Amino acid sequence: MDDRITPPELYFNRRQIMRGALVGSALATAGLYRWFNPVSIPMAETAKLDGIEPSSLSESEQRARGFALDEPWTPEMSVVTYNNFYEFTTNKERVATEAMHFSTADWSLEVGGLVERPQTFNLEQLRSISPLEERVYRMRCVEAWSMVIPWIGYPVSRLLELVRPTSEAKYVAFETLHDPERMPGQRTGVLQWPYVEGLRLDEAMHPLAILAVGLYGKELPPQDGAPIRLVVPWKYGFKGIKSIVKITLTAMEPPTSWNRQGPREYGFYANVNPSVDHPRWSQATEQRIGEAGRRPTLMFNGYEDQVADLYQGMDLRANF
Ligand SMILES: Nc1nc2c(c(=O)[nH]1)N[C@H]1C(S)=C(S)[C@@H](COP(=O)(O)O)O[C@H]1N2
Ligand SMILES: [Mo]
Repeated sequence: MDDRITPPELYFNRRQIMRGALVGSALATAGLYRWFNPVSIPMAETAKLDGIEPSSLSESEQRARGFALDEPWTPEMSVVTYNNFYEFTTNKERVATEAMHFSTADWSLEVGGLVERPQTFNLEQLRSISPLEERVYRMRCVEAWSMVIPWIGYPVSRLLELVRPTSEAKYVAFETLHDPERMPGQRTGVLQWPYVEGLRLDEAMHPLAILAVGLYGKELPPQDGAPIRLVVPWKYGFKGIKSIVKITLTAMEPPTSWNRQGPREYGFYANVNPSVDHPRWSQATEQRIGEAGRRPTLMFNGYEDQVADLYQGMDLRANF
């Protein structure tokens, strides 16, 4: 299993790091640095995001709620060069380059279904419907690697409150852009397109479930799901659908891409659970990108105190 996991650090070799340390400070801009350093990965530049509000909560309160973490952040270089985004390529180390020209300037996100006020949001509106906050979350991929990522975004609930779900709404369905011209991976049959995901409405309304528009204080780069993606830190990474164009409130559980792909391997709930193995590998431990050795995987990815109530009375062994 370990050979599926290639920490990106492996190809930033010592000599490059030394040269980077010497030259990096002299060449002020990242663009110049990348141009000068021929082995670096070509990728999109991202702008700093305005309007990020410092939390009004104390550091210990943020940790108690799961909004902040006392664990080292995964280096930004790893977060933006080691990605799963099958719309571009299944090669994790190549997504950043394949997606670098993906333009999100004229994005729109349609929110409808069982709501009182269906609405379509443009990118500027999406970034300003709520104050932006930083949330530092663990991310645990079902493939058994993990990261700690400082996201910028706001609770999904802020968007849903604007459209007012009706009393019949029980689930939230999410859909990624379907545009094979701009997303070359969609010309292959590796998944059924568009990528779709879903949550129960009460899961989507949980304060830990966010829509991210940035990371590390900057706009989300294309490879991480620009311009807006879902982050649900107590679930496996595949629930965090990228580049969302449509959100629909429904009465019935919506289909989800990985469940459709492998119904015996990936469930609708996909809550991180170290005691429920994937049929082809153990989920008991994980490779934290950038660290030596393995860490134990935590129940609900370490968010048990915050989310266990959502699953009272459910058989968690069935929620793989
Ligand atoms: N549309 C879409 N969303 C997606 C995926 C994908 O292939 N397509 N991959 C998922 C998987 S398996 C993971 S682990 C995370 C990876 O997010 P990251 O690349 O920002 O770390 O995105 C998820 N969201
Ligand atoms: Mo994943």
